[in-house]
Amino acid sequence: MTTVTSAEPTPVSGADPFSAEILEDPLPFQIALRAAGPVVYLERYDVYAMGRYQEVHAALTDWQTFQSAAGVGLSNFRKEKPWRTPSLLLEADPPHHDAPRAVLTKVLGPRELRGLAAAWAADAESLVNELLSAGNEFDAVTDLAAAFPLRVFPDAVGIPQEGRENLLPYGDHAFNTFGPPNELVAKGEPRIAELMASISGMCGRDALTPDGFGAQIWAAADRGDITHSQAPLIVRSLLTAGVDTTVNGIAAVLFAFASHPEQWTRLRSDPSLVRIAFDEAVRLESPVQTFFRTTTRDIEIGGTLIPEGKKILMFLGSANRDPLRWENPNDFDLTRDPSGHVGFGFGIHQCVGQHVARMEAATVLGVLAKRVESFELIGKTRRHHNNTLRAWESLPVRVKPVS
Ligand code: 8QM
Repeated sequence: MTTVTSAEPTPVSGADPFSAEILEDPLPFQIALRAAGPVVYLERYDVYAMGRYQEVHAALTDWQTFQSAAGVGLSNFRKEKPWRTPSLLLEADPPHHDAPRAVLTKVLGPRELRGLAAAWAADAESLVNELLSAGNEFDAVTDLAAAFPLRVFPDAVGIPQEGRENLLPYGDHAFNTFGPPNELVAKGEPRIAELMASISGMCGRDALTPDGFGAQIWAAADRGDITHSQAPLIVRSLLTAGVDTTVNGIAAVLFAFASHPEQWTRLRSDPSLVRIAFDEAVRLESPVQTFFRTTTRDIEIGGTLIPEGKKILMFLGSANRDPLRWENPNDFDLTRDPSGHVGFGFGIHQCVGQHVARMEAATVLGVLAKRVESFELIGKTRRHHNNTLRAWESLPVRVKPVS
């Protein structure tokens, strides 16, 4: 037992971080969360929240105390039945987590990806050609940020054509389910069975092309690195984690450049900045805003005793704008070193697909930098509300092509 005498009572917030108002613009809530203290009790959900970089980073690193195996959503897997078979990676900890993790680390590693670079560049060029020949105005979300990952990622995994239209709706629902059972979750419920069946049907060996990430996962099962019953669930992880995230990551960097034209000029003069640009946008926008952890023991943080078995909301988006960690945190600045951001998480669960995400974004930005002199937002930008994702519905832009 830990005995704690708190000098200050734990700050309490009555706010709902999953309300439409805060999902529309989470920044004022994040400022209040960081100002209130290192740990805040969210009365409405009977959970704790962390919004400062230092504590979020430390908790993500300490998986022994802040486990994932009880679920990384609000609902506790040890008390409530999950809506789908839990992920073997996201919703697991060592030792179970490690074999699936090692397989994906290799399949999605920089070495393996190198072979895809040329084909992806050609795909990005043809997509940008199509957009520019159709006129200089388009929607940067649907026509580019969603179109590009959907052009390259399902092929890279090796799933069939049929059912690809279900990837985004399935992902949107999956990311909603990490939050409370609010109207965003209710909206997805009528289609769960159909979407789940469609996605699960893509994960079997027979559904997959012989050379993609999916087939490589099955080959790892043949080698005995994982079991054959684990293979389809690991393929499913790619389909859950790999689509909505990259779509909104690419949307984030396009939005950042559209609203910071001087940074676009800088990128065009030094295209090697594409990777910094993407990570800086992931820091600023944090497409994955939040995840929960569950305490495995009583733990004291900043004078607050969090009992064993409590859920803690890790506010990645807030940590990534913490002024105690970042100078001018709200600026999109290509001269900054964004490394250390927690937009891909941190520690043993840090995004295993981050090289894929970076390569997708770098490919799109590289082609745009050659073909587009400037671009600007025209008309109304619209957010898409999701319990976990900071997402976009629409970003209408006008581009000035390089003549
Ligand atoms: C989030 O199903 C999964 O394995 C999975 C789902 C969602 C994520 C990660 C893994 C972080 C992007």
